[in-house]
Amino acid sequence: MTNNPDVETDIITVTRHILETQSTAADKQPTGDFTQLLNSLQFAFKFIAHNIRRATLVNLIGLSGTANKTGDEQKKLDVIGDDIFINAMKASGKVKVLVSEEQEDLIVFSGDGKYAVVCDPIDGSSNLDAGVSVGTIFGVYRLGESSNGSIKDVLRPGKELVAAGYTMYGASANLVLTTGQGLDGFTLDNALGEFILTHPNIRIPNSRAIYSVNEGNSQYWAEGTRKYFESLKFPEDGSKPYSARYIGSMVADVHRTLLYGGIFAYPADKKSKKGKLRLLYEGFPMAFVVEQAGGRAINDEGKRILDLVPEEIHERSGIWLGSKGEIDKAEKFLV
Ligand code: AHM
Ligand code: MG
Repeated sequence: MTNNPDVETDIITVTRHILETQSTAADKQPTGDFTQLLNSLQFAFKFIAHNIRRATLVNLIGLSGTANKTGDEQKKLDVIGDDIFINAMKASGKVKVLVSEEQEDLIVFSGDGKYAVVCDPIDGSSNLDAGVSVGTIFGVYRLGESSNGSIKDVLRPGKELVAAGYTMYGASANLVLTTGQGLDGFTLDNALGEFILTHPNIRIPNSRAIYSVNEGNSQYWAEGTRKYFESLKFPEDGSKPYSARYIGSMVADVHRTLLYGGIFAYPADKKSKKGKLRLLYEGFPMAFVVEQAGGRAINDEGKRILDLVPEEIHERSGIWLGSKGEIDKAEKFLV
């Protein structure tokens, strides 16, 4: 084998990476099933990325005129993203159960797929028309031994996920993926149509003076939450105050937090008693991702997010995640 100084000819695609590091959790005795599911996931990400890139040119911005089950107005791209995702998971032949933020009920496919997938097809869609980064969040469970596909396959603690991640659609499409053996980042090479390993073994810095929260909700915050953020802005020891960074797209805010460190929070408050974000397809995948990078994710009571068990598929939860040192600090104000 020669080493060409001009062109890297031995690149690692996400499929190659998974085949080489085959997670026993995701594919108990490697059968290729998980790799095939991953191919269908990648197809959905590429298709969604393609539509987001051309949205302004082909009139895909704006509202669709419909609302999802919780009354959120849907953007045209929310509906398209959801359709793309459902069709890709169905066509994979490997998925039995699918939960999407845009669908009131779970979907059970025919066939003998052995995975349950949970997803928010386009998270942060209120940012879409301004060209701000949005993303797809996903988690994968393995079906129970004797399951034929039911709600029980997804009303499980997040720690039972066998894979999770997100794809952020920004200047490029970035896939961040874990199968429980660390966290890796891949960047879509548009010409090749492949996600290439560009951020192997992502580790979140242990601390960083950056906080990310919607401060417009502060009048509804609990006392502990308010005091914690005050302490960052007015440090008692006279040290420099923290910087605020809030995009309003969970995927983009979490991505920055992973790479730079800091804390991201969407706490429960007096108005939204259980917070805003969804446990199953937003909280769990992001908590898994952050823990695999060496960080922490907890709820407003200081409980580990991945230990929680949802009672319904669209359940909400307060979420605090990020650098271990920053969550340790916040926890003291919460509990
Ligand atoms: P969505 O699933 O309807 O897009 O809502 C989730 C988004 C997250 O991406 C983001 O963290 C949060 O909502 C922002 O909410 P807010 O505008 O209340 O700050
Ligand atoms: Mg969402």
